[in-house]
Amino acid sequence: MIRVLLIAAVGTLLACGNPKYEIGQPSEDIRINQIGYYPNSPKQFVVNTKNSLESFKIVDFNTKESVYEGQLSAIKDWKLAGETVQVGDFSGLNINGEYVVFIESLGNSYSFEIKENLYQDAFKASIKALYYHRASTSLDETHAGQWNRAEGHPDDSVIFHPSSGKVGVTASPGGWYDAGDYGKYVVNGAYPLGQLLSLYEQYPGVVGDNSLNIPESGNEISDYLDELKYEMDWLLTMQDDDGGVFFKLTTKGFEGMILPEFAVKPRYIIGKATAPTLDLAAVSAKMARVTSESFGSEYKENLLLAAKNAWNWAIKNPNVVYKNPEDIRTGEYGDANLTQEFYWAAAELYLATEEELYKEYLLENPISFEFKPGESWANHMHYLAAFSLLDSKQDWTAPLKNELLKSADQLVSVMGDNDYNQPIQDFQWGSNSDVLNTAMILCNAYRFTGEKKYLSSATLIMDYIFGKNANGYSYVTGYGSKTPMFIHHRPSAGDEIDDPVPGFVSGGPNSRLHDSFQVNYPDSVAPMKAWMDVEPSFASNEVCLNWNAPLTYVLGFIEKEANNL
Ligand code: 9MR
Repeated sequence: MIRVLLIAAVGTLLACGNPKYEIGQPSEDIRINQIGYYPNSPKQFVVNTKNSLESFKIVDFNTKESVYEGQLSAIKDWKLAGETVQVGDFSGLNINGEYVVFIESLGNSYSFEIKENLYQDAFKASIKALYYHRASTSLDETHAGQWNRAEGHPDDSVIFHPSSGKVGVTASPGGWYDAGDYGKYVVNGAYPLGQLLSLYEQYPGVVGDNSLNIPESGNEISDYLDELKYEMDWLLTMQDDDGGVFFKLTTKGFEGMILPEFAVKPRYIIGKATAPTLDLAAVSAKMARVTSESFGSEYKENLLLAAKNAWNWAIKNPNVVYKNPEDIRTGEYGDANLTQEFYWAAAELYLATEEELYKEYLLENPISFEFKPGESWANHMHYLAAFSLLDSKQDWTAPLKNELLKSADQLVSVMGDNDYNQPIQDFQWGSNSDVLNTAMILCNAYRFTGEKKYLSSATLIMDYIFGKNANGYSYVTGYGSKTPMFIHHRPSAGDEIDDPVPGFVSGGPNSRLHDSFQVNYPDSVAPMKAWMDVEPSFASNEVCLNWNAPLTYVLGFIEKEANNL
């Protein structure tokens, strides 16, 4: 065996001419990023093992020869996963190719690639997933392939529920379905739309025209912005004449696991509250600012008017917290602390209008950026505000950088303390989005400092999403070797196609087991393992707009910055 001299911190690059390895059925105990690694990214995997194993090899999938060998870490007790594990590191291998990890007593892992533009396909798929979620339209075969379907939910005559304060019917067509259900919720439409717009704001042109194969492709506007407009236009229909915004458009209870065309129960406009009003204010102002060159001045003025009217309503009605009326059983998006929503709306209105009153609001209401354990989407809107304010590079926004870094440093430190580089320690409903939201914070910490540790931490987080985790699944439908097949998703459940709609991240482990009355979790399941790829698992295996949006953001961001790793 001839060795070349390039020695990495924990392994050795080998020259060719080695013995051939047999590549067989992958071992479920070797957990890798099933998509792969960028040439310069840190490259780690985890082995689930009770006995201490010593060395590993990286074997070229095509030549079957070993190209790298290294030592595994000491055995570690990773309680949240209920496992003892060893970690392997082959960051020293940066030659493009397709490989497997090979360990004498276990055999090989799933195959993975090392290459540039690693996440490009998954990134685009995560956006295309939004197209598949369009309400009030059919999806034709040209754009939707095997997931083509008939139109559902025209929403041209929805009933005002008494909680809306109105009577009669109205039209509120379009927009994206929220999740596995067919509801349309303003809070969870506006917030992910804001996350998605952040990517375009930071990288204008990140997705061009003719790149997603959607009906608008070819109109000389970015397909990404066309897709986002589909949601924005629906959100605008949810604003009342007085500026206040209705909470949601849903049936009274959830429908069966059927295709949109068969889900025909009456739909209602329900509630009016401060959170959706502020979220609409924020995202309308942001859409006006970020897309003004694409959709023209009239659209921009409409958006700004909607945003200002919404803000004025919220100032007069600062604490109308939404609760489901007695006869309504669809989602509540519970959030009683509206500080972050006010901050986000004021920030976006200031950046879009430069009117002093919004700046004064921000200066008079500073906000804490401490990242608390168990933090979830409901407390995250102020991060979007900080990203945009810092981008504006005005002197008075500078202290926000230290605030942001406070969160980022907390996350890097938590990740370094455990074996999966896992940034969260509490696995609750939609935990994968909590994970992805931390990556979004780290991406922005990198953006505003240029410090590599933040960018490489974000890539380590993506390893978790794509397979280096306690369940050994890539959690994104259609992307990876072992992916969720039975998501809690009505269109995927109701069609005749084996593969679920691609590009969606599954909610992820949820230690609260809210669905254990219909899902058989193993006894005393570890928090990080509380996930099952079964259709009834609405608490662990659903998909949702605000879970996919940070997936899109982080994949898009890393694709743009990977050369700096
Ligand atoms: O993401 C929401 C999660 O934070 C809540 O704990 C959970 C229960 O209220 O609801 C989740 O949101 C669901 C929404 O209410 C309805 N559509 C599906 C969403 C994802 O499960």
